[in-house]
Amino acid sequence: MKFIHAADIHLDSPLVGLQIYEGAPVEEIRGATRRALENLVELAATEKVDFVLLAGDLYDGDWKDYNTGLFLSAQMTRLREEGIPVFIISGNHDAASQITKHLRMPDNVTSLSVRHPETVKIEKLGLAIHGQGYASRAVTDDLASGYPLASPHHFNIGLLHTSLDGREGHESYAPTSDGSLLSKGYDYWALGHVHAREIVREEPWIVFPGNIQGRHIRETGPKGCMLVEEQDGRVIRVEHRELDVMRWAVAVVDAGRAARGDDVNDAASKSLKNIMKENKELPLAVRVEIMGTTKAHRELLSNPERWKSELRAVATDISGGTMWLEKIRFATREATSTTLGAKSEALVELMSAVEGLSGNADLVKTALEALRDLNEKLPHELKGGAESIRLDDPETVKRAAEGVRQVLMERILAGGVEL
Ligand SMILES: [Mn+2]
Repeated sequence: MKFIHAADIHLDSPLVGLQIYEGAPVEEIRGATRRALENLVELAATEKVDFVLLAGDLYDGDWKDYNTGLFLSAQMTRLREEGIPVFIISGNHDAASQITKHLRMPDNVTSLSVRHPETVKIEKLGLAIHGQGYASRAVTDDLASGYPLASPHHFNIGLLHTSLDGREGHESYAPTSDGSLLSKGYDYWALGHVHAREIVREEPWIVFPGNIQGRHIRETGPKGCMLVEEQDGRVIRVEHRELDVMRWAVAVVDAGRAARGDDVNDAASKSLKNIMKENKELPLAVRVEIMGTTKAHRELLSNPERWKSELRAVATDISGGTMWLEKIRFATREATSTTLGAKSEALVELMSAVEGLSGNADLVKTALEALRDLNEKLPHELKGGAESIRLDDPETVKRAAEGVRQVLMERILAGGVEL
């Protein structure tokens, strides 16, 4: 018996944080979640799997229009033509309460109940699938605790959308523990919700396949599903298969040897070429971080817009237009500040005061205290997701201090102050 375990497809979710600029691969990226789902269907057909499991968050939220449902329906029909059944549970993003539009799916698709744990048996495979979807967005009960014990003489699979005992960057939903899952006596727990791939344990297996397509800069690297093979009641193979059609990556460029802005461009070009090679020439969205103590520091900071555009042109040039620079961060430091003349003493003092901000624990604490009220009033939606605002995090204050330093430098240098 062979099956595919996937989760968190977030069909038609926008890929966030991409600024449009000339030469960026807009069209290729817009339909990425759909193309990744097509790859999943293709894989199911070529591997002739016995069934497909989708462990929650198939949709990103309520459909904008019926096209999302129609697209899914067409993909499910393709699987029906191959004789492949699909078992689905809803997650926090596509909880029953979140979805207002409905389309009847072809009859090979089974959505498990959101009111109680449901068991589906396929006797010719000796298979029992247990699962329960989300009725509402924030499920804080341990859903798994209500699942039935394993059916004897069956291969038992638990389908569950959960954060387990907590996973960084993911809301705590349907929390449970490995121990609680193991107590059910199942052979394979097909989990969803956590977008980073993780084999929590083997025999019995507890697995997060991760999402099938990265959607922002915190979802870097290859994405896809698990192809699982069972023989005589035992799992003999759990293999990750890539399905994504574009990738996210971070390029850290050391500008330490650069004397001028052009040298920084050359260093970035090398690093971006490596990333292209590592990702098999797939379209890429890349965050570039220029680091290091460098003589080019002042040139970069005196005209960041120009150098950002230079870097974007480099990316378009080396990739033939399949690479998108999501964000460019200049985090370089002045290489020659110790040789500044007496005239600039006031400026140096100003800069070191601002630089001292991020390293001064007392100041950071004071800033966090000042932000506490605001943090409590911040709407919940702003505290999660890719562009989350964390006013209780010292890193936020440190980053803000770094931003202040850069803006000051930029303004002062652009204003033609003599150093
Ligand atoms: Mn989820």
